[in-house]
Amino acid sequence: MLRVLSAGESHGYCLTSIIEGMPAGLALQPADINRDLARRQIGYGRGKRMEIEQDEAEITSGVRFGRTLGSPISIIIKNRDWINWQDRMSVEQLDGLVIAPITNPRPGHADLAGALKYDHHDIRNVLERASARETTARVAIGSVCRKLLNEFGIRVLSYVLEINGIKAKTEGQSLSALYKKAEASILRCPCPQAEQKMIKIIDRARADGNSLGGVFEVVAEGVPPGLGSYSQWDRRLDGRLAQALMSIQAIKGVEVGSGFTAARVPGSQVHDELYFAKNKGFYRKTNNAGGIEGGISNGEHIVLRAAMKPIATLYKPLRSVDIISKKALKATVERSDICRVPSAAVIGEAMVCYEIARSFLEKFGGDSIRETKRNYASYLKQLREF
Ligand code: EPS
Repeated sequence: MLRVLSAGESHGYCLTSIIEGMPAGLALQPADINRDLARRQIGYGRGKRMEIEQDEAEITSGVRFGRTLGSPISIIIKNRDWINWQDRMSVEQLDGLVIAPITNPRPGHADLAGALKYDHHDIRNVLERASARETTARVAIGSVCRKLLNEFGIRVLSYVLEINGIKAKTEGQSLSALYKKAEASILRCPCPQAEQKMIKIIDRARADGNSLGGVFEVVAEGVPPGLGSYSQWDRRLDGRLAQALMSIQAIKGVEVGSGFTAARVPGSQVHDELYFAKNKGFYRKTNNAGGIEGGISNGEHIVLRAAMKPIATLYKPLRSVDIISKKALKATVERSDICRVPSAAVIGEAMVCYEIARSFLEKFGGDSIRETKRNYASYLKQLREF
């Protein structure tokens, strides 16, 4: 069973990822992780923090001579900014040092709900962990899962579809073409015309002290039919992928395939008709289902979209209430980003990589890559003989 944990505060010493259940024998180098960490940092609309950080993974256990051991893999990513925060983020009692607590919660952030839940009277105790800095650790986890998926010809990619209502045109283009353009774009946007408009509204939002959200799409290609199950609610692959994406900071909605559009048109326009050809087996000419039927992957591309709300830190802050005096005042202004939809798309890839790797290993098992490959090959044979 694949399971993972992350730990770490935004301005603490480091972020830590732990991955258990990865088969032995998988080739893994820090560079495999660093590539995705760098992709996560890109994005027009990021704040000053990204000028400080240059995320680098250190694999601290579970790998020997470039191959996984089958034992827990741990990865740390140091926060370069920690050096500037040692006084405020010390784990030891700092005698005589007075740090003013943050007491004005930001609407839309975890600040108030977290303070009430954990009985914190300094909002920094909440925001340090609630911060999207934590997604660095998740991307590292996703990269390890991606390495596993690559061994089986599964590719997970993403692009930005919308920022603040400005939509990218994607019709009629292959997945590879969209991905190539997204990788070359500072907004992960595969449509240069939309990208230009998006850059302009991000500039305007920055000048206005505002923030912007958007929509991104994650696609998993090469997933075999049969991952997930209809047999129990919590084994449904669409439900699991939706949770994985929903768990990313600021995500407020997830669609699978045609998603909400499917609710607005009759069944004849929604369900993907079935065909069979000797050379490719069962297939469909459309993919409104987004590659999942009955909670099970059906062999088509898995297509997911997530909606991200605007960042909760506004440089022109909204109204709030002081948690100590209960007096009305403005929300705290903590250095932050204006728009981070491109970054969220890369984090979305990571979460999808994890969830697909988990369901893949549930189906095919294997303590070593050799064993997983053997099991997978025998399943492919079974499919061919079906
Ligand atoms: C974040 C606030 C900003 C972001 C941060 C998420 O950090 P800081 O307060 O240090 O400027 O840059 O994201 C990251 C550091 C990152 O690596 O993604 C927040 O409040 O969520």
